[in-house]
Amino acid sequence: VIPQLLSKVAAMLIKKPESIRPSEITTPEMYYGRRRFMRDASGAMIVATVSGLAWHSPVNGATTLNFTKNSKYTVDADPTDRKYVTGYNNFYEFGTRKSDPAENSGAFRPRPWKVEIGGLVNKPGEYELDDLLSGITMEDRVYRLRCVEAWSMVIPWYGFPLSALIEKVEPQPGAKYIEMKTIVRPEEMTHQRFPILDWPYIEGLRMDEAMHPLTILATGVYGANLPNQNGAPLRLVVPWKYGFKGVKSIQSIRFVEEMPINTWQVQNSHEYGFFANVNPSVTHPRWSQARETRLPGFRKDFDTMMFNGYTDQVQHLYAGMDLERWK
Ligand SMILES: Nc1nc2c(c(=O)[nH]1)N[C@H]1C(S)=C(S)[C@@H](COP(=O)(O)O)O[C@H]1N2
Ligand SMILES: [Mo]
Repeated sequence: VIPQLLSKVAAMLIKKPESIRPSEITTPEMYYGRRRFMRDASGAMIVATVSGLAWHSPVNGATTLNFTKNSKYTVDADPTDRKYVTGYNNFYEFGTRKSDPAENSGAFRPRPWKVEIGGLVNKPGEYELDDLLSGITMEDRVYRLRCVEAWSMVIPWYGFPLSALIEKVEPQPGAKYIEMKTIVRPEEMTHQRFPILDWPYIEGLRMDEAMHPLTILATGVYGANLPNQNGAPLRLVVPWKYGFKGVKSIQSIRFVEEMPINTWQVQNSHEYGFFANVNPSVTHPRWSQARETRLPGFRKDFDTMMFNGYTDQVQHLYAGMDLERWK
């Protein structure tokens, strides 16, 4: 009874995002005013990563990461310091404040890990993560990340094109969309005990978006396995879409005929759609998307770019679509 009572009380205290007023959203200014990051040795890690060295992961198991730098995918800006990439996160399973995921995810166990593949696919099943990834080449890619809340970072991921995994499991012709879900593990995910969102977190892509060479599943960042707060052991990265499409700690992948209803659409369909392509001229109902704060900056000093700067590579996917309507 006591835990139930506690979670009821907590549910009353923790507000659903739809009831969070704009004035309550933590701006980078407020965040950095409250928390001061210490300098660390991450500069050395940046060098090791971008020069494509093999890296022995210090965290999340003893995997040796052999990967090649893919110089096709770089950004003409320095990567955001590692302490922001791993310390300023959205991962509501561990709390709604930017500092919560790093602080509350210590007990999460990203290994061993199984991924369930299902739906319209020739090779469904529950795969051990390492089996699923065997034979797939890891790459190092630097991408911009633009959050719907108007902050952005430049992040050195490593991972592999989602298309490699899709081809391996052989989707059937009827598969028009892919749906991905985060694991549900309230014993380890502290805030899944509360109805903050409808768990599990769900995201999806149209098949052509999923097959696009820019779309990756990341297993690491900054030359090491993903820290829990960034979505260990496997998370989606779609650089031309708002950050919320990048579903973390993926446990299930399904091939479906209908457009999946993603978590933020469930939460507030007025504010969030399925596509969520970065678009400076389509305003969020509560704030403009025209400019962004590149962390660790304080003000919106950067113009947000159409498709987050990836227009040449992706605009053909949306030819003839009204991007105001299909936001
Ligand atoms: N399961 C899950 N995935 C999630 C989220 C979340 O709350 N839960 N937040 C999303 C949002 S809003 C953003 S901006 C990115 C942040 O990724 P990062 O913390 O690795 O930068 O993760 C996305 N993936
Ligand atoms: Mo986000």
